[in-house]
Amino acid sequence: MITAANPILPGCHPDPSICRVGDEYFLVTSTFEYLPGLPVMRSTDLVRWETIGHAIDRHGMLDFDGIRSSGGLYAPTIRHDGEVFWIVCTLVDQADPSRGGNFVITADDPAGPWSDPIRLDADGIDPSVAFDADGRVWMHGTRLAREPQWHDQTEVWVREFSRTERALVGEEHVIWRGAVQGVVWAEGPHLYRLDGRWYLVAAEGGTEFHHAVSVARADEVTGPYVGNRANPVLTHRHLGRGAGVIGAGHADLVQAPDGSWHAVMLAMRAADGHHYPLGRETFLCPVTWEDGWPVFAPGLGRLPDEVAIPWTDAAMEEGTWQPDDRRPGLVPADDHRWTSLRVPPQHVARADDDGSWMLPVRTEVLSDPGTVAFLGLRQQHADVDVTCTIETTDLADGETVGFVVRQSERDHAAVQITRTPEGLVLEVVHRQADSEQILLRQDRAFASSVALGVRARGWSYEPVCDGEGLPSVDARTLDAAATGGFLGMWFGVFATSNGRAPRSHVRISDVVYAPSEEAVQ
Ligand code: 6LW
Repeated sequence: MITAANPILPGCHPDPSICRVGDEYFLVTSTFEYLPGLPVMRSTDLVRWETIGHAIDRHGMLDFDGIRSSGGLYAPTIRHDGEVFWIVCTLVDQADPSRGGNFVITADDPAGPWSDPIRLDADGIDPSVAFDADGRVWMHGTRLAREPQWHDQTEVWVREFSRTERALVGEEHVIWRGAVQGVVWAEGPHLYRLDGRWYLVAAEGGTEFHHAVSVARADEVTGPYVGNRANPVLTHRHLGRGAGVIGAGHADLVQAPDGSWHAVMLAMRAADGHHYPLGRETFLCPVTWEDGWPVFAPGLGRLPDEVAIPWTDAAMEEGTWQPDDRRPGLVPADDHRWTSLRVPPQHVARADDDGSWMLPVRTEVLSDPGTVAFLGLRQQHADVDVTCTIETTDLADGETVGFVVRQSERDHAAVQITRTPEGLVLEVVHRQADSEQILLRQDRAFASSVALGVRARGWSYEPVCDGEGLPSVDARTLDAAATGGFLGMWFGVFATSNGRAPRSHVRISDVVYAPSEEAVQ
């Protein structure tokens, strides 16, 4: 037996959903405006995960153009109906809610390819799907309540999905508005058919500090649902800001082949009880059943810091459970961690055989909600050094290349180099809520290439240029607690002609993501 540290998926991996087929588990998380979207991860022990594909990986499957940060792909659900895999999810465009909406995709192989999306005629977010004993399909999700007395509250709906018509059919049923009086936002619902009953697991309290998990059950899928008297069955809100881990909620249940149960859910590691640059991460929680109800973290009542894994392969050595993502080192261009904004990386850059990227400069700047020449990686460790080598020789006059710590279009910090008629200029720029502060501006002579990156240490992001530390930026000005939104931080390279016609491209090589020793569990 070994123990593994929570979170099982560090960095921005919110709204986890899980299913098991045979002895394999499959898990998906939200990816918002980053593509490829919805990583599909596989595990045989719930702790070591490998990314086997992405559900939204083809340019044009969905239209992300103009979608701002914290819009895009929200809370997916993954299930297997005995024959094929299903993912239901929502594309959110906050500026134009008529665009996007709930959709379903299917695949024989969870690694892909996934089908083109079919739109569901249901508003709201957080769709999920459950299968009846007779093969009927029940979609459910959450949306703003329609009746005026529930103003500003959400409600969970259930409606049948016809496999032949590939559409929602029949009557809609509103089954749940949350367990705890005065607490808002019932969301992230999942229905399970178990021992002749239907169970509902839903989040409430909002995805921040007051987040919680509640459970209800019914004899029929359409209700009436009766809440567990122990609701909320898991929350960290009563632990206060000193709990270290806050915002636990949005759970999905899974049963192991041996009959034991677990849940995955999101929570945030917030050292000061407020800020969490790594975003909402995926945690594992043991579950038992008592008197027909699931008990989350039995005997403990909070997410465990460590999870015992009695079922792991005896031959596995201590310390080898970490998923690949935790290993420090080179991140070649074909690494599955690379993401771009609103288009897949291959749409803005070319991965070369030597592991480097060729990134054509684009007109768009980082604050544009369009297709930006950007290649990024999640921040998965509080203490990590990230660097890359950028060739600047081809950079044309007025063009900028840089390394950015990104929360959104509005909030980011970059170390960047711009070519001017007089030569190259090095800058550190901190953009906060659309106002820009220049922390450093210097004329510099560089060799043909330059190493740019960041030294992240807790709250400190220190930009680095050719090994030299530059004025740092406080993570507490950039994380979602400071800026709003749903995301953890991303590190990336970008290249822009600052609105003019782009003329060049830059080569990016030797990208190294190196968690500091203490950060590697
Ligand atoms: C998600 C909702 C939420 O759709 O945040 O955890 C939204 N709560 O359920 C985006 O991740």
